[in-house]
Amino acid sequence: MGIRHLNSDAYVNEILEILEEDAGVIIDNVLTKDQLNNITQDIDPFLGNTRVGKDEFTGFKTKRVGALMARSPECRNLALNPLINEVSKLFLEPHGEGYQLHFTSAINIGPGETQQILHRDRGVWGGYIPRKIETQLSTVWAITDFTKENGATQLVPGSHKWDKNREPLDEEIDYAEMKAGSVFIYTGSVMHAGGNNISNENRMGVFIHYAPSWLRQQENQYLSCPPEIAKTLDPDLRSLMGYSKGGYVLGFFTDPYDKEGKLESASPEKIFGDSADKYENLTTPDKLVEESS
Ligand SMILES: O=C(O)CCC(=O)C(=O)O
Ligand SMILES: [Fe+2]
Repeated sequence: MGIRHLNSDAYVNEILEILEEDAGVIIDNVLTKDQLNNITQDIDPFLGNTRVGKDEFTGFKTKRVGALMARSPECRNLALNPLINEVSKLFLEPHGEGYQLHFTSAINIGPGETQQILHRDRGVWGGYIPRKIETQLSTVWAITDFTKENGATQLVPGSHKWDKNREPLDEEIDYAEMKAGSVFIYTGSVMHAGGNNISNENRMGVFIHYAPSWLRQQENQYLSCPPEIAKTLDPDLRSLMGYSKGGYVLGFFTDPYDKEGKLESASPEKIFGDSADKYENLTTPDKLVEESS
């Protein structure tokens, strides 16, 4: 059947229904030409000097540029895209209170690249988390067209429901073919891979992934976008990156230089002078105990 496509005015529920069935869907034509040009301009200076990958997984002809929240103003808008955030919230919040930015990377697959091994991104957490807990909502923003020839991401629709050891038949593998400016959404539980590139052009995608707030992020956001850069950004983006708490006592910090007790066990927003700590108070004293599993 192929990966299903929706228009950019798609309803969140339609997206979630397809994710439940296939674990992958494409939203066509979301970005403007100006946005695409901005992203290319933001990323090009870093792409030039970036080395290709060093193994079969990262690809010997593939370049990856990370720290996109620090480096690319336009990618910040992608991370904050309202439709994607609504989908992330509804998809991930049954599996934890709150979600966060998990990973940012511009992945440029060069001509001659071979196919990446099919995998489930949830493998980054080492297989400890039961499949019934969804741990990732992934987006791939097409900066160039994605074609079967130039390495469009491969997807095995429905494989989020398969036994771990089941391998797909060739005809069960689909391609996220889409025009530049479209976004492919897939989940952390579905089999997928970067495609092989038999064309003579690059395939460029911006990957922005989200995960529940209680999990360790794949890309360390505090080092990739340190406070001196984060302080210049939108507070909502900072909060999404993890400069916020994920629960009453989850993710607080203490300023090691503070001798006045002002930033003791504080929420990260406080270093930027923000006051928004939605976990400031326990709703009821018993709640912490009640919520432990
Ligand atoms: O480049 C792609 O299309 C997929 C990359 C990927 O899935 C990964 O590196 O985890
Ligand atoms: Fe992947």
